[in-house]
Amino acid sequence: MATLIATAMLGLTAAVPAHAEPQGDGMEQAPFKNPAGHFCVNRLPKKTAPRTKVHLKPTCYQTATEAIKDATGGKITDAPVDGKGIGSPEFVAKINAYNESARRDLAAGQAANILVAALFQLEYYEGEVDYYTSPDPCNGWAWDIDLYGDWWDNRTSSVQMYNNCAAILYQFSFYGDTYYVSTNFYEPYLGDFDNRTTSLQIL
Ligand SMILES: [Ca+2]
Repeated sequence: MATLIATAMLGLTAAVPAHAEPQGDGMEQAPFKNPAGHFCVNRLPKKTAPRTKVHLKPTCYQTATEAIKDATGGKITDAPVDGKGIGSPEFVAKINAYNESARRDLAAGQAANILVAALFQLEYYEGEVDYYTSPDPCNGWAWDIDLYGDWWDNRTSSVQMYNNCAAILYQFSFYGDTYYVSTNFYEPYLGDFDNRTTSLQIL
């Protein structure tokens, strides 16, 4: 928290970026439900360089059941329709078990996607959800994911990272204030970074 406050104070003396954000930084704007669907799945590409920049178009669903089934290659089929409890330790344990099987498949040379991250619209892992899956383990090379102009721009209020992945949340498109999150570092509440994420680096 001290680091975040220091960064925020430094931000007061920095130049204001020339281009304004399409949505207010720090507060959500209507529409409060994602018109594309409540639960989205983003498929990250294989990493071919130390930093791979992407602006993805996710596949979105009305139910968490469909989204989790898609994100896990059909392995987890019992997620609650309304998504209640998908951020709970019990459900995260299911995700971790799925990821272990995906890692074994990858190690055996088979295609699989690891579920690496979830952005949540609301605190305590509730509301609309934006999932990210990866055909590679998190291995030090990074994806730079731009959300600028998307519905998810300035929406994130809590985050979960899985499978030893971490992320740096950025206030703007890879500049401005940052907020670090990692696996086993619960982020039910982003404090000063609430609704401020416009891009993220998953590493
Ligand atoms: Ca939010």
